[in-house]
Amino acid sequence: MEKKKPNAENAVNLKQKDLAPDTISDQGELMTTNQGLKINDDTNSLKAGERGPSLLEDFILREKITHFDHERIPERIVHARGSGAHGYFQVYESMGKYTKAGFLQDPSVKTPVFVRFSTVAGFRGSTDLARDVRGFSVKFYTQEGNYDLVGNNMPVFFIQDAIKFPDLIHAAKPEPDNEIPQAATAHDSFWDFISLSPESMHMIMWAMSDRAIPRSLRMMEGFGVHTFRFINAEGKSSFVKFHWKPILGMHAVAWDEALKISGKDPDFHRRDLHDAIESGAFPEWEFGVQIVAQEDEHKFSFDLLDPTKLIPEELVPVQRIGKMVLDRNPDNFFAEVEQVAFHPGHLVPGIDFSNDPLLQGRLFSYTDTQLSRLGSPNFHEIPINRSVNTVHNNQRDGHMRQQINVGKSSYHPNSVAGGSPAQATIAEGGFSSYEERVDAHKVRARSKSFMDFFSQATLFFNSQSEPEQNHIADALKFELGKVERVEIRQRMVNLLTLISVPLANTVADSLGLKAGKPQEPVNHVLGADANPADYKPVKVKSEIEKSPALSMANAPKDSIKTRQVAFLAANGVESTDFENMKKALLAAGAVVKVVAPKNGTLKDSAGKEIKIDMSFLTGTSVVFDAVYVPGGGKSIDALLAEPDAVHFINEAYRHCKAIAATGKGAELINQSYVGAKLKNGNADAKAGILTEAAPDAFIKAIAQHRFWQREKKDKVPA
Ligand code: HDE
Repeated sequence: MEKKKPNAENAVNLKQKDLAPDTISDQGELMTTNQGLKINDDTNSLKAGERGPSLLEDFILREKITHFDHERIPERIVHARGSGAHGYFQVYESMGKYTKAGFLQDPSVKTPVFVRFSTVAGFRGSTDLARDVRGFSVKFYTQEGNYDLVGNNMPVFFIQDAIKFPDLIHAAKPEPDNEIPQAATAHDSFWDFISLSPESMHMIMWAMSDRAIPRSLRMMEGFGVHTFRFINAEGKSSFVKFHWKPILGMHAVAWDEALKISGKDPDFHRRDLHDAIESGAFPEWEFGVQIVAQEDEHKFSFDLLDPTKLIPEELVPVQRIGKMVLDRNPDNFFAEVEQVAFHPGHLVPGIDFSNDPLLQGRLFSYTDTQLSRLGSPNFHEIPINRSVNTVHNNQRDGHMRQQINVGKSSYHPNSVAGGSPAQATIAEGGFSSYEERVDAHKVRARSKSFMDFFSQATLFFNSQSEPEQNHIADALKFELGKVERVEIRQRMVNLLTLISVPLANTVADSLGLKAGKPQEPVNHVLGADANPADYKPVKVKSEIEKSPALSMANAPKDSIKTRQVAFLAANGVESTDFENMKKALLAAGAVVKVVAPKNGTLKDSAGKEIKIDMSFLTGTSVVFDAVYVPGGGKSIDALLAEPDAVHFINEAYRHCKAIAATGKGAELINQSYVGAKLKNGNADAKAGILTEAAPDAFIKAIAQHRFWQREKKDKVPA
């Protein structure tokens, strides 16, 4: 393929153009076998007589069943459950000062991307709302080859060295004897491993926080986690951490809500991503970088190579350097989302690795795993994995080879092909690794600079708002409450004392244990012959006491775009209220759904027919962000006679959502549990309840996302 000069128009279409020849529609076509033979009867197999045995010669039956038998491939060992989308990335201005990466130079270039979000522990069919880390993988189809940024929605990781990854994952996955539990870390083996691995404490704070139960994949941050390098055209290196900042802000659901969504709509996140893109509300993230000069490598209280540490944004601000927009759903889930193969080692010139020992191990694992998952070293030829620039090298053959290489030479150097393909000079875009001086003994060891396991865990916990801290405590109580072995629970409580004594106390109390004073952790990072004194955990003083950037409570709350609002209604719903509120919410970008006692249509007070989106049987409060009850005497009487309508309000209250009513709609609220709160509750208990709601006030309330101050203060019957 001839190399095209990128410009905004052709670059955005380049991957789509590349996929087009492999994309097929069966619309209006006749059915064929895989050999192209037209099929006359796809309904009956070939038999010896109508009631006789099937015949071996029925190649049509055999082909169909054989293909079916082989439809499944091994699911990913981690991150099996995922959802994907196409889009593009555009840099705001040239980053040439720091990196020569082509896709970070020209603001007019739209680089195509494919993104896959995932949960880590669950199987492919597991619920989206599991408490878990979310994968955030981006494949940039650049003019210089594919660049994969294979990150997570949390900026740190559980372990410091890749050699512990199989242990971590074995401990987290369902237990091997009975394969219980699914998509959950609330079990003995996970917490056994964690309680013996104090290096995981910072990540545990993140995993127990609301970051682990996002409201939407579109409303979470992404992180490259490791420190990488940027290399500019002069060969100068800087360290860099990568960030994705969601334009819609960061939001989470409540844990009780997550548990209920897992039953009511286990595809909640996948559906949300798909529906947003289909409706034209394209998810967007700004791409951020934290850049640290090469000479500042040792300037921090932590080691830049330690993946259990982040660089607080207050120390090194995140520069927002570009934007990613996801604007197209995949055509075929298997061909694209399942077969996409990411690898942190898919690099372009201008970006390079650091010596983070977790990253170094990943560089081996990702190609290796594709070999068993996709079955062939030719997985790069699968359309979704193909780079937009043509591949030229001397690799040949193997299972399912697609490319037809011409000529006699498949080696280098050669003369029979005039030396082609030739090596590229650096000026021609040839990749050359950063020339780092390494002068060391070969050792199997952990750096002493990695031994501070608690400072950033404490920094994270102390930076959270009060409701966020409560949620972390509740998550630990839940998770450890599911642990059966008391010694594991106690070890965890002991570790928590080193993060926050009040946190340890409240968790211990719920478990029927005592926290006591901070204690030395049981530390398992050392080898059998190592000297424990060399591995003693240390607590280094962080540069800052609090990092506001770590709290979701401080994220912008200025938009209700794509928020789902339930309108509870029945026949006779007040027409003007209904229409006015709907118009205002739609204008602000929200999605309105009518939930009624039964499916079909209803008639409003003006006799107009309104389509019902869901009945109370399928339309549950947990899949909405807010609820509105328009007036209309007949409608309210019907809703009052419907226990699920009252429950809807109670549950929305429990999950701290905005609740609004107009006219007689207030009666439904007053007769629910919320009525008593409105009468006798304090300001916190009433927050976000609008019984005579002006559309503007309701919009403002929905933008707040949740009124967490209502939580805990009430024992809501929902
Ligand atoms: Fe992965 N990881 N990982 N990981 N990871 C995989 O690769 C691995 C780690 C991440 O949507 C696997 O293709 C090792 C950190 C994401 O297809 C496998 C180690 C981070 C995805 C693998 C780590 C990640 C994976 C399984 C420790 C955040 C999903 C299937 C050294 C920066 C990619 C596959 C997708 C997937 C190995 C740690 C993110 C087995 C050995 C840290 C988002 O290769």
